[in-house]
Amino acid sequence: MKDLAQRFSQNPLLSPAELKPSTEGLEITCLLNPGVFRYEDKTWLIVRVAERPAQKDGIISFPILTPTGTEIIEIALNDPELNASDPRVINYKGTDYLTTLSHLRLLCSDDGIRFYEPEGYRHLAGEGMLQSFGIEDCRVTCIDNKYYLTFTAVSGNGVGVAMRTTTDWKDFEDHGMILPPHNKDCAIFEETIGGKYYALHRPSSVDIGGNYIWLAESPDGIHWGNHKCLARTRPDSWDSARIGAGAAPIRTERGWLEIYHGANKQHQYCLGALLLDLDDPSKVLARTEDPIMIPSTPYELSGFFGNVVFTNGHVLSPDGDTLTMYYGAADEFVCGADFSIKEILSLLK
Ligand code: MAN
Repeated sequence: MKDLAQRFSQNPLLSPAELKPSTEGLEITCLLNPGVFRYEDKTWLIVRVAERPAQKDGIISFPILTPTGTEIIEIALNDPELNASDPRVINYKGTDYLTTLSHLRLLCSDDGIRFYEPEGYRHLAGEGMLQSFGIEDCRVTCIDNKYYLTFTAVSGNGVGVAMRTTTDWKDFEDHGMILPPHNKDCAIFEETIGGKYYALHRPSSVDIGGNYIWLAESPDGIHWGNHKCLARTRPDSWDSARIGAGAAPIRTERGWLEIYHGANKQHQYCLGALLLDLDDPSKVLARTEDPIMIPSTPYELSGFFGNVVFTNGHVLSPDGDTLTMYYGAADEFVCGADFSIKEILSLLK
């Protein structure tokens, strides 16, 4: 097994304490899983910012969005009807809640390493009853100068994919939920193929099937159909429990290269790669046997949820080979790493 990531020596690039909470009374618990794009000669991250109140002894408390504002729910940790065994999601009286509330925040950089919050750009927060537990893990795709933001919308109704579009990062058009629960990890291709838009997504089937990567097509980039299952989890492998797309696939001579995440039953999240046919992306040409990146540094092994590397954003450098990937480490920090596309392709036989 070879880890191909050249991690930035400056990692972690962003930690929770470096940004200001969105709301009085909340703390930033995690900064993670940024979408990435180039705009006005800068590299931009749209970072998932997960917040909750400072935790008091014996009580778990977390925010949710309601029509009248942010509400804090408090539950005694010894309440027999509480199951808080997962740091990310709890169950209380038969209902699931997230332990943090996420919004999306824009940061930019001239060098791709030092990121700051520019003035004049607002936070993107959950809106409406399908986003009352927040919005997460945004992928950004640019087609004809229009940016398509696909992100996870969470509420008591389930976890689905919502979309907003923009041309200037100031005004956004809301397209609502484009893929209903349970679905996440949606990445739109940055080119149309044969006049159609394509997207990868990850529905979850509760009974037969599992957490697999699917392909969908669309006449307009908004309405999706003709879904096809592209890749499944592999038993006894590093990607045995769930897999999901990273950012938009990268066009290479040999096919569309997709970096994806895979988790095993122990919730270790690694990255691997898929190669899809250029003309017909429903054809999987190859898949890496082993991960190309494995959590291994202290900031990847321990944090809010340790043993995790998760990506949904990258930029390709002008040399055509260096892929600068931004990723969430241990569900708490934003980090960067370079990959050589040639090197990844050499594993896709
Ligand atoms: C999983 C994890 C969490 C996330 C929820 C909802 O539990 O990925 O980080 O908040 O799903 O998307």
